[in-house]
Amino acid sequence: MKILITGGAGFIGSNFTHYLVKHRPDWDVTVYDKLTYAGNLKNLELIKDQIKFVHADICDQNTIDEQIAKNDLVVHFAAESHNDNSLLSPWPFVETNIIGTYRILEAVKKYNKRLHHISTDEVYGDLKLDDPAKFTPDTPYNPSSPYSSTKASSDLLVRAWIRSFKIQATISNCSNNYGPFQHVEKFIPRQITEILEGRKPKLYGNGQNIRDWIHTEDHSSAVLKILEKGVIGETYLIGADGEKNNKQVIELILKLMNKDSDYYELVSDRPGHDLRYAIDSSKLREELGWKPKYTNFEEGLKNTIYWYKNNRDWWQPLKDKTEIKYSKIGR
Ligand code: NAD
Ligand code: TDX
Repeated sequence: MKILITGGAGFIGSNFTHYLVKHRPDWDVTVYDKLTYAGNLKNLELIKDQIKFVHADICDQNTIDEQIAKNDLVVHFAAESHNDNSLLSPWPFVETNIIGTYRILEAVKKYNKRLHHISTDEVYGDLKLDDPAKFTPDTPYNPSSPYSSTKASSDLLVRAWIRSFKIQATISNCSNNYGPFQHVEKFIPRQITEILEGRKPKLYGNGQNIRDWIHTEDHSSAVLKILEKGVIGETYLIGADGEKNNKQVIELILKLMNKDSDYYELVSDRPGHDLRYAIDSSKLREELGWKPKYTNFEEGLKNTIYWYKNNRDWWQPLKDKTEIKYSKIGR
């Protein structure tokens, strides 16, 4: 199997590439990545001799055509991924998430290749804090931010290309990932590295917003399961029943890093901040037989803290730039 992984130098894409090299050593793997501020070749250092790397933009039709033509299968992770950035500067989100996905769809159509499109639960908008409901594949789309609306747009393009042009594609919408190689702009790595820098974690608003956490290795195993067993044209929701509010997550990080439970700051809230995400992953579990391995969030978090403690060289160069950006918006 020859596989092209877009965005494979980012957080989830690089974790997936590691997972694939380990679990499907006979596959021919090419990572395609623009190396934006979020892409990092260090993420692939340990497996660099087992993969090929193409440094390019998914919006470049000629290059994406050439690479898709050479492969059997495309897994499309490349995106602008951070909500706070999308509020400050939405254009790169429109360009990469919408136009970039369009370019990939056109190439997949032209060369009749299999595509798996990676998306997010944020396309469904948010749930009330006390609502027992969870997102299902039938939940109507209702995105809130420039990030989530561009991801929703990309999903709708994929659905239209499946229906109108009969391309061989599947889609997955996953909940919040955590684990190694996650950029320090995101919630969990930001708080761990703030503590390692001798500063207090930063909680938006009142800290009651709920996210449904999944270890990134479980996201990888779900994607591989869909590549091998998924039904063409279908959408699968990926989640591991990991609902926690942000204050609970900070308190757990503080406990695991031997700090007092009130060692954090409340900062201004994110405009339009989604209240709660929750995934019903029963279709993936029942129809494809997937199950997560990291069912103990505290254990997964402990491993993640250990990784950041031992990989200061990886995150330190990103940290100052990220905090300068946050200080300008008072968060
Ligand atoms: P990330 O920001 O860490 O990585 C994105 C990668 O895409 C980077 O390597 C970057 O260089 C590359 N990229 C960006 N624009 C590109 C372009 N125009 N051409 C080629 N490469 C480009 O993101 P992530 O958190 O790893 O997310 C990966 C995917 O998973 C995204 O599609 C995101 O929407 C989705 N997702 C993320 C989460 C999460 O919790 N982080 C949850 C569900 C779904
Ligand atoms: O310093 C912080 N303090 C804080 O309270 C940061 C950075 C975040 N937060 C809050 C905002 C959210 O409620 O923590 C929660 C998680 O924030 P992010 O890590 O920015 O993630 P989120 O906005 O939920 O989106 C993430 O999950 C879905 C990914 O960034 C998306 O790419 C994915 O689609």
